[in-house]
Amino acid sequence: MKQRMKWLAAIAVALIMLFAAACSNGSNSGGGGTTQTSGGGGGGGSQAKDKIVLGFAQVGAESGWRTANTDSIKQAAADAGIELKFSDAQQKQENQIKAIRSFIQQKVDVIAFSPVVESGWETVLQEAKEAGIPVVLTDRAIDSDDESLYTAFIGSDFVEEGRRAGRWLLEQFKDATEPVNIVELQGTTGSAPANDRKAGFEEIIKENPNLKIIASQTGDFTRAKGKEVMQSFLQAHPDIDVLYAHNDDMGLGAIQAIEAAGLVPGKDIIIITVDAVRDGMQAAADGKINFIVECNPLLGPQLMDIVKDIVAGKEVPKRIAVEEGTFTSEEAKAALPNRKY
Ligand code: GYE
Repeated sequence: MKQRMKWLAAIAVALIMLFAAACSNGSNSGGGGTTQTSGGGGGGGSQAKDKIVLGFAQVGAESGWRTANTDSIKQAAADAGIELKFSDAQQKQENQIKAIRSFIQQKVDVIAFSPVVESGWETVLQEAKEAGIPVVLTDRAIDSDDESLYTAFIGSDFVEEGRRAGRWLLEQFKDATEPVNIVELQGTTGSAPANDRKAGFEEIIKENPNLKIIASQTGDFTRAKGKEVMQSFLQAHPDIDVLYAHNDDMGLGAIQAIEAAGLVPGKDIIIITVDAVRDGMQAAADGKINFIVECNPLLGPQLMDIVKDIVAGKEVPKRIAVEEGTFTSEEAKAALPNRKY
């Protein structure tokens, strides 16, 4: 009799385990999310729950900077043992909003994103707040006055980057007695880096009335658009002295247009860019870009540290700055062999 009871108990336990496994599989595929359990082992339910889940809504894949930034975030999440749900918005705000809403639905532990433009985030961030999910802004800021909509912002000072570009140019042309004609390739319209890099640059160059921006247009941070817009600048203005591009990729596209027009980049037209990614640094080392302002894309490790602290209930700083410098052609040549991105 006792034997039989034992057997029955064992069969019941086995059935319960089978049922539980079937249920958890069902919820994985039915949840509409990406892979949930990374360890995979049955019975490791509590282990899977302990893993922090981070939803990250990336801007897109528009530039070398962005690729380095995405790689850094993916690598740092893997290193930190954080489960990453990654979404690429293809430079569209509506896609980022959709991704954030889906992260809220999936009840991730923390949401991080790099806002493609500065405005229009209140509604969706309010939804995250009401769901009790902390939000970290990375790379780009938003222009809302309500600081309670996000927990922290990790990123560069784009106004200062613009100032650095301006200071170098001011110094180069300090003895100029004639007008210096500048064309500007702006980043994505309405984005924090485009607004701030423009503002910082203008603030400095206005000290010398000879320095004039004669044309300024968006190249959307891409090589293709940078080339296209530079072509039209060259057609409309035969007397361009300087190009200020808000990132390396647009500068690199513009270099193709300048060469196709029979001019020598870096000589006939002085070129300043921002980012200092590998291709930009190479062009600087080759003398085609005269000055690069650095913008560091390797934000992944800092982001993962913040995410862990937030989940652990620790107090985190609201603003986390990134250290960066600048490069002339000579400095780019020296730095290139050890460049990580
Ligand atoms: O400079 C540009 C990218 O937001 C700092 O976005 C980033 C900018 C970067 O596409 O290359």
